[in-house]
Amino acid sequence: MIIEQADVIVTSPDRNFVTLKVTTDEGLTGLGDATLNGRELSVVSYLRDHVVPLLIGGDAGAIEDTWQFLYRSAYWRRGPVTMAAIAAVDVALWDIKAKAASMPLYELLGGASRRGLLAYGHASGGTLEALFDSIREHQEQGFKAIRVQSGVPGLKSIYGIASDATYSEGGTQEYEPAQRGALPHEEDWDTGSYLRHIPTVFEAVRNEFGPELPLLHDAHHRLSPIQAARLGRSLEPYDLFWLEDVTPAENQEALRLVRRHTTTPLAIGEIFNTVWDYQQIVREQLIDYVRSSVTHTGGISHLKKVLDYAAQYQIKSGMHGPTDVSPVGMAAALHLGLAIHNFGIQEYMQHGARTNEVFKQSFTFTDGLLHPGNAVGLGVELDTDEAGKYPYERAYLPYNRLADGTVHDW
Ligand code: EZ4
Ligand code: CO
Repeated sequence: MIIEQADVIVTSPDRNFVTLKVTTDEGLTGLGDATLNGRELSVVSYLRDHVVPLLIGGDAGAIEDTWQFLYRSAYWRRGPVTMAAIAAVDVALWDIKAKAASMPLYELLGGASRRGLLAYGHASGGTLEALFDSIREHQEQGFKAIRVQSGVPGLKSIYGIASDATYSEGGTQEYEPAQRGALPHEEDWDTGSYLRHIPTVFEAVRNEFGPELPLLHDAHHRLSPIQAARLGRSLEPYDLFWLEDVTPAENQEALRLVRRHTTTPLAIGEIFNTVWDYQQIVREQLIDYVRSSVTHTGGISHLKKVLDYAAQYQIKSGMHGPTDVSPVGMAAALHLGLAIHNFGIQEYMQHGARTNEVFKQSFTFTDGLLHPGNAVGLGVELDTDEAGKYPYERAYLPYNRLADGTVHDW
């Protein structure tokens, strides 16, 4: 089967999404997600200007060869823009191959290893009362594992806290860090206040909800190694499922220090994009969960290799699943997660109603478990008429400044 056409579709129903649609001479189509939050148009250009011309006329079935060609022939390797673009091509070709085989994609990846995928949702609150309400809402929706993010006294706005105004009709608490507008939004940060406050939040949550509910927390790259060690240790009594992104982790050996001081499980990697970002922290068993998404880590072909490497060290998947991973990227994650043995947990933030009109999906969320569904291929179709109603809108992620004006990791 020959690739006849490849279109890059940008749509902004509830937020910006970049989708690659590959069409073959036999009329089969495949979709791939290339959304890079806040830098979307750079991936559009990478695909339209540099990748699409290389695809036309190529063998749609040669997934691994196409991956290696795009990675090696560019000469310039790695990086989020490159790897998101390659991911979109890879996933679109897997979608086509599964459609050609009349199978749901997970069957081509080895078949189902479980009935469904344990998902965690995002509870948050500026106050304990609001946080408890949010946890209850998530339990009512069926979530069996919950990420807890809390306001910190003295800080005005902080990562992960949904404002009351964003409660949707279904009761879902939506949180969208990227805001539309000409300039990024500034948030404030104080590591000392955070480190003093967070253990009190988890103590209160455990007292209210009991010992069994799996709880997660995201430190969002803000701590130094010794601060991360202190946080991990202070949260040990509350038995977290994981503590995420304690340090920026570009310096992989920094995790050695954290690991020496705490048994709280660690999850890292949502901003990583190749296996090389994991080389040391996997080999030295410095983490417990791989946070990479299919969308930002070179697609199914590459993330599968990362997870197979991690499996040798009993490290499991915890694929990134924010709203900036499109329904196409989410479907790819679900097929991969269902097939691999070392699945751990899947992050799940529900998309908005307009997004679900643009992307028709077959995946389900039942009794706390996600399933990609049994439609052929990825099980997602893009309604181009609906997509066309929502042109790109500039949007940026926020950034942090300390009280004295210093820029801090966000
Ligand atoms: O801030 O996806 O665990 N989830 C996260 C996300 C990220 C956004 C950035 O694009 O950290 O909310
Ligand atoms: Co995160």
